[in-house]
Amino acid sequence: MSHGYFQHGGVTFPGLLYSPRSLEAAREFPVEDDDVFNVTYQKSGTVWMLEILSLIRQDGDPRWCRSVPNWDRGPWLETLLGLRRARANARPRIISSHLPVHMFPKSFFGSKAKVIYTVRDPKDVLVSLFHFARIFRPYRDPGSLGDFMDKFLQGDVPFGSWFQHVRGWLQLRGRENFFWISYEELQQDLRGSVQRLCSFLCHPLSPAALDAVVTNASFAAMSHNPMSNFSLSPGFILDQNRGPFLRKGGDTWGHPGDWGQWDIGDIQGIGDIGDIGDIGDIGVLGTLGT
Ligand code: PPS
Repeated sequence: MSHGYFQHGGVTFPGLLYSPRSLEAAREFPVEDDDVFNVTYQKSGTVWMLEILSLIRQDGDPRWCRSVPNWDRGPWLETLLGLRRARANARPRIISSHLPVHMFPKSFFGSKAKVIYTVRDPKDVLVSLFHFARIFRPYRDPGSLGDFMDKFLQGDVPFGSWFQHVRGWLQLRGRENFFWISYEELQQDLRGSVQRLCSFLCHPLSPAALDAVVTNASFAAMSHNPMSNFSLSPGFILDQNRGPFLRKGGDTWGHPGDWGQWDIGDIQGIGDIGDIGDIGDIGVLGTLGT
């Protein structure tokens, strides 16, 4: 089933989950100084980061992750249900969002709240989103990968252009309350990544607690945890007969080194390219279509 899309702030949203009202409420959301925002372009590791942040918050104890669905632990800022949940949650709150920076709560920018921004190789985002669009009912069927790729490159997908999202958020680099990390870094060195996150969050963990975070945030552990694998998601939202949410959890293209070669320097380059309309400009899709 496909549903109507609408535009807000120059970005496309599916009407089944979002509305101008929910997006305006998100923009006006009163941020608290101890809030921790888990921000991504979709399919970039949001629920993985949410699991890591949940486990850090609990000093590695997995009971919260095993008893409360992830969408309640780190509710979505851009839905009315998520906002309601965020308001009710105990502080310090974890709040998830796919919003581009220009649609983020205004009060964040004068606050000490922290944003963790996870970025993923766009080739893998594209493939993950393609599969997701086939099971996530609020999204239109993606059609063929080729057609969907054209839409993705044009930013004609929910939450808009990956390029504008990443470029917009990475402009916050250098701020004390902004931390960015890549999905690929999480894959390559989860323990070291968790340590860096703990340091940013001023939440030191013992070696044993660190090990517990790493173990319980693994793809295997999350896949088996109904509170983290979306198996509790209602069928009218997620058609899991067509595939699981936790689909593959890797580098779709089988080139785990790709991102490393396209390191922070190239991401900085995003800001210099100007109007990024062609993913080929940044040389990351060389293998696509083969
Ligand atoms: S969403 O719908 O935008 O919130 O999706 P998001 O959580 O951002 O991204 C989903 C992809 O992340 C993968 N994932 C993981 N990979 C490695 N390890 C762990 N623990 C993990 N948890 C989630 C998930 O499988 C999706 O990627 P693909 O490539 O589709 O498998």
